[in-house]
Amino acid sequence: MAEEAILGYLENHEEISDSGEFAAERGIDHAEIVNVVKSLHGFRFVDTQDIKRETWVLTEEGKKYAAEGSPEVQLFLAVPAEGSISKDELQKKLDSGIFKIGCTQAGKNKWVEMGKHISRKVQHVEDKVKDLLLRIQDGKTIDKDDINSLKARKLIVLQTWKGYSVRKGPNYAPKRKKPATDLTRENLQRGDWKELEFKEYNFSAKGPPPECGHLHPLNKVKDRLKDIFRQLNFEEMPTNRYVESSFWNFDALFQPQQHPARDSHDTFFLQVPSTTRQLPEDYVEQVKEVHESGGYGSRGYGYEWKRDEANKNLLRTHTTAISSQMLYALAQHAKVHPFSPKRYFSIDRVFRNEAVDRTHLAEFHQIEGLVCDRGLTLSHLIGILEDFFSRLGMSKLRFKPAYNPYTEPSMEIFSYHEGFGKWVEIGNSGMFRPEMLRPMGFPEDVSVIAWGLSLERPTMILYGIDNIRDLFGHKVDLTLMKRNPLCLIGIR
Ligand code: FB9
Repeated sequence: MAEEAILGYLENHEEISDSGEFAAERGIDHAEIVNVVKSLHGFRFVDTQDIKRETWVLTEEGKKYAAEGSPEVQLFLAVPAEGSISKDELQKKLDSGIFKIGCTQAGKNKWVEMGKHISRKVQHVEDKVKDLLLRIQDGKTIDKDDINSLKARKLIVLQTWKGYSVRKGPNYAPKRKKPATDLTRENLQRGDWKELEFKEYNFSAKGPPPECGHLHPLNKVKDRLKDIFRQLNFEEMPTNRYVESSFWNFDALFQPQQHPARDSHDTFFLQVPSTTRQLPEDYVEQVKEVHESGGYGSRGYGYEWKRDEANKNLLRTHTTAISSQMLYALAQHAKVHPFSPKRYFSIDRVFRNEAVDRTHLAEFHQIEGLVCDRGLTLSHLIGILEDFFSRLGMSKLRFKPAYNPYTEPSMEIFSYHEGFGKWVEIGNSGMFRPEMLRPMGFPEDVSVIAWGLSLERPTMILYGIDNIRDLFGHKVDLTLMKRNPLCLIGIR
């Protein structure tokens, strides 16, 4: 209807000077006129000129006072002409918003004596505010100062009205034939395809976004890291089991049974199945021995080691629980076959009973790498760390001595982050203790260097995610999941 009105009018008129008046005169909603004008302009049926008009309109509060009177007048009228009224009594007579503003404004206008008791200071007042608001409502103009005072009281706002003046365009026609977007069987049967005008192909039109799966940013970074480990000839360790025995998660790593990490404040122990069924007995004996009285140059911890403690099942607190089993298997293998060096990595979930905050959940993904070979030293560890992290785009590293129950020496790893302009802790590392390796059966000259970091931290930094809850868990931000860029680490 709007289109016929516009094209019809231009058939015998030079111009539609004001789309607003044009719409009003024909009782057509101006928004519909604007849509049609835009579309006709798109196909150059018409040419347009923007028209902008700014008018003051009343806010909801302004409309209220225009209808009921300004708060200061409502307050004034509530004060008895003679004598006074207590503030509390007056407050009860008026709505709290009206009372508050009324006091301010009537006070300012010196209409009333404010105090515990309120009395009039003038006989009669004009409700200038209400009159001004009504004038604006009727589209009349008022002077600048009044505009500013009403604006300051947020009783009016400037509204911009946008319209067009419209003229015939190069493709003008009294009636727009909808260009055909398809050549159908019916067109061919009816033979009307000859008259049809076909819509241009818009080869840059974006198709509907394909409804497809989206890789979680954590999985994108994980895949990049797996590529880097494989480039460095590391094999992935099987981590598809979250439940471990305390033995492989702690004891095999020479972590003493009274270590604080081993109580339920830090670790999720299982009720069912509460204990592990099966452990390699002879090796368990070795571990008991080294905890209680040491060996291999160590004096051990000198406490009474309890099998029950080692049997307790838990949700693994680190993927190092898998490393211990892989290394034990390697040592057993080396008892019957020549020792072959190994490079292993793991990237999977670990669970810690920690307070949840912006960067910590009760679970995260640990990334771990280890190299088992003869004669490895701290320099080999530093070397592999520099190689590994340089492939993550982190070249400037610093190492800070640290402590882990299962590595000595141990080092925290720091990298200078240009974006943050500061050194960021990017992981932990160390050389597994002989008290861990020798009971497994490794010869003295075999050593193992290892390091670990989280998957969440790099992912949060690379994807600019401030709160880990947006990245992982039930509060995850799905739009973020659907619209996040490729992970370019190790590529660029
Ligand atoms: O990931 C960590 N930081 C990090 C890593 C990468 C990164 O990349 C950015 C793109 C630039 C940014 C930051 N951290 C380890 C350091 C801190 O975040 C730390 O506060 C939190 N750590 C977790 C443990 O929290 C209790 C991160 C997690 C962590 C710590 C240590 C290990 C694994 C994960 C380990 C180990 C280890 C040591 C020796 C032998 C074997 C394993």
